[in-house]
Amino acid sequence: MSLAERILTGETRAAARLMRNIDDNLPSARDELRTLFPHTGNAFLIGITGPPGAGKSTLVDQVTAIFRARGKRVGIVAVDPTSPFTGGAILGDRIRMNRHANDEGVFIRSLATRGYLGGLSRSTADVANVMDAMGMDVIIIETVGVGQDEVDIVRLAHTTLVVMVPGMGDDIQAIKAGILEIGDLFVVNKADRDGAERTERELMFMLEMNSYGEDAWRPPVMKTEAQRGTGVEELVDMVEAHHTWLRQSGEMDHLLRDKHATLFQMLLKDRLFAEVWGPLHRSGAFDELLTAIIARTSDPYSAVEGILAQRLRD
Ligand SMILES: Nc1nc2c(ncn2[C@@H]2O[C@H](COP(=O)(O)OP(=O)(O)O)[C@@H](O)[C@H]2O)c(=O)[nH]1
Ligand SMILES: [Mg+2]
Repeated sequence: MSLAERILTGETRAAARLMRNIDDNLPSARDELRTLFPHTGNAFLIGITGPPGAGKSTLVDQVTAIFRARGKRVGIVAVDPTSPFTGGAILGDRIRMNRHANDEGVFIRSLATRGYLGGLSRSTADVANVMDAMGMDVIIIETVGVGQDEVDIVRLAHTTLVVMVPGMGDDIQAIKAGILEIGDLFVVNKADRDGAERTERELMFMLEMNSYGEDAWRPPVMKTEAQRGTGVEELVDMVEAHHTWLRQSGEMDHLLRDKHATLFQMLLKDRLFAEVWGPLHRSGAFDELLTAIIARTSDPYSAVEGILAQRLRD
């Protein structure tokens, strides 16, 4: 039986294997993903982003416990581009989510960057697809909110939570409009700390400056204490409310078209690049080309044009 077939019969070991193959970029992983794809599209994807140390993993752990209590199976993808291989953050996440380790209804996977050439969001999407095909009802994607990569990752989700902490006052002003735009829900975590109300007010103020249509979703700001679980039940209710709104407003259709267009473009870019780059690099032709470009006997513009023209003739 293929890995995909074994995954569809519920074998978690096969899922873990395929995820490693995805990490290693094995061509066979593509065939498995193709087999799995018709069985995806049922999971509800939640993105959680925010600065390191904001309490995202702690929150994911608590949110997971609540979804489990509500009878949902939960997949977790922890993406941490700052920690290569067995980086501290991911190790920490394992510990924080440890209580779910023996729960068959929870599947946790960490992804760190290992020279993904812009393919981190695609790998995340692939892993999420495997979890979706496994029958996970909810998939939570945790990512550090720092760069474009993370914004791309978050675009894979149906509902995005942006986690902040008190005392970020000036930082909030500095936060790019981007992060305000991607949040469907804002969470002020560590509400046990001084300044939580102030951060909440400032966030609300900034959000009010946006103009919303009549039936638009207005991102709420919620306070949590992830460590003690305070406010998490309400948070999950709000996440579910957003999901309901997506379906009832028709916004889900737009979101799915957007998301699949993005995914398709990512896949196409990756594949086209790999097709050209692999042989160019392996054959040593790229080294020669570089030397020529630096010596100004060639230029990158005509080199790219030449490579493309040659590929089209082949
Ligand atoms: N005081 C306080 N600390 C918290 C709270 N939630 C999480 N933490 C702590 O903040 C630290 C970072 O948490 P973590 O979940 O790893 O943050 P992440 O980097 O955003 O995933 C840990 O030591 C947590 O125990 C909270 O509500 N209050
Ligand atoms: Mg974390």
